[in-house]
Amino acid sequence: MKIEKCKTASIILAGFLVISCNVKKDSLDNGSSLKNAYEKDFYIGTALDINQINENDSEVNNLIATQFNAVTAENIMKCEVIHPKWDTYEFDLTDKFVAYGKKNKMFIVGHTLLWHSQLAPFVRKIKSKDSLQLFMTNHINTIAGRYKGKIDGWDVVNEALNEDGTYRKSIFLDLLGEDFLITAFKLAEKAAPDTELYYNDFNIEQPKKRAGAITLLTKIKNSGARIDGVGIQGHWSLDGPPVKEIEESIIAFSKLGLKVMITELDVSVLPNPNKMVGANVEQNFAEDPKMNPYTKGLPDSVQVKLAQRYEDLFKIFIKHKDKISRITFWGVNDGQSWLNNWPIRNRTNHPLLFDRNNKPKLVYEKVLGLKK
Ligand code: 9MR
Repeated sequence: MKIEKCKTASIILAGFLVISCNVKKDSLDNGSSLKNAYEKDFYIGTALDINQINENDSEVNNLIATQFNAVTAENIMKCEVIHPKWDTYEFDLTDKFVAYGKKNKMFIVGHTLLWHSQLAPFVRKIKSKDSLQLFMTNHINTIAGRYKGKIDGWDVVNEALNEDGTYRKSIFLDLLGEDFLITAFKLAEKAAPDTELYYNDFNIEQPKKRAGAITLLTKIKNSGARIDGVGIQGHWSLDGPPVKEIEESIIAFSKLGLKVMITELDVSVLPNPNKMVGANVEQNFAEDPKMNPYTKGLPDSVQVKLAQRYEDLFKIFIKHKDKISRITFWGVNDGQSWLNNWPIRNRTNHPLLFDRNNKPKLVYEKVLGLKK
């Protein structure tokens, strides 16, 4: 009898601990919403995967529609998907994505026109400057042109810089030289005149890369090409980068006369091999259970740390809301996050505000709480 009582007590206690770090079950039913709370400050966006664009799950669909007022395509507009062969474009999913955004009255972001990664194989085989120039012209004209007046902002060029602020080696740099960025912005401006145009990169809040980004952005502006904003991706962790660096970057980029956005926000809670930062998708490490400690859920102590980290970030975002136009999370819920597979495959990460069951976490309540 005693044992039974004791068991019951521990079950109740364990249950209480779990509930204490998740928001009340029905907290979303009372109409609480990130997009409404931050309506006067900036857009609150998310990145959609194929299932979400196809509206396969009504619970997720409802969460997206009630919490977010901006959407980015996580993968379907990358070259290898949207432009797999020289003369072939696959627009079905992007048409659906754009219709989804319109239906829900969301700010629609196209990601991305030019990126060295996820290129279709035929592009990698191009050997001459003229052919690559032609590819770039066709690619931007056809895609940006099709969604002219429908997509609100384009990540025109993605990740063109190295960590030390120099130009990243890529087929574009090799064959077209540094000015490929200026050409891309000019082409995008022509094809989609009323669309905002952005440069998007990770780690550009860090001083060296930030300096390189400032040089690059200034060069684009001085060339006469139109550029409206800069996306700091925001693939961060519990311990870094320091908010001070983020704040300094927001101020520095804004001084260039650009809108600042956090475009791919997530906060990894897992151990980090080699103290890696950022989002270089080519880097990967071997699987190891020691590097995957939260497969059964995130302990309360880490939920609290995650909440604190996001609170610190959002305090800075709110302080600089006059400079920031959008904060986009890189995914809707933890199950969707790319961080479950990078830089080590098959891990259980918990980097977003909603858990794998679409339930708001403690961090959700804290981020909302800043606006109460
Ligand atoms: O989240 C994306 C993941 O599903 C893809 O496998 C990966 C490669 O295409 O790209 C991820 O998104 C990246 C984004 O497009 C650019 N910045 C870094 C993001 C995380 O890798």
